[in-house]
Amino acid sequence: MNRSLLAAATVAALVVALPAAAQFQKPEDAIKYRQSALTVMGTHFGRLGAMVQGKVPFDAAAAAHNAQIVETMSKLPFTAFIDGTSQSQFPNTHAKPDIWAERAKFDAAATKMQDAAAKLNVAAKSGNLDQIKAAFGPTGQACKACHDDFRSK
Ligand code: ASC
Repeated sequence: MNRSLLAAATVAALVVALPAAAQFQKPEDAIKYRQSALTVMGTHFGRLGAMVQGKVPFDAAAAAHNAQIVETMSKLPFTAFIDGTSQSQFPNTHAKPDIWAERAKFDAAATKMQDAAAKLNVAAKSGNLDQIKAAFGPTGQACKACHDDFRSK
């Protein structure tokens, strides 16, 4: 292996090994990342909600697509709640300092939402609207519970 290849391989290995916080160059990048993931999640959850509430006709394939995206997105935001990125440091985020003061509680709320989203995805794959309705409510409640405690208005 020549020198530059070795250097590139070393950098690549380091990047993989770095903790989550160091995956973001700047705090603003972490904020943008988590807001983006949550926006995409909310968009697709909302589309599913429109079907659950009968505002748009039920389309099993669209429901499955939306639920898949919700589950995938649910896994992404939480590595981006890195230190120094609360609303007391950055006014454009709704992330309350309580996230960092009560990290275990925040993590548990995140896990609860991820579990609910995974069940919603299983339900959506069934193609059965009643199963989707049953899994939709708990997922929305898990979103809301975390917002009530950790997101400023
Ligand atoms: C959504 C969305 C949220 C949640 C929450 C559920 O569609 O964008 O933040 O549902 O309102 O209570």
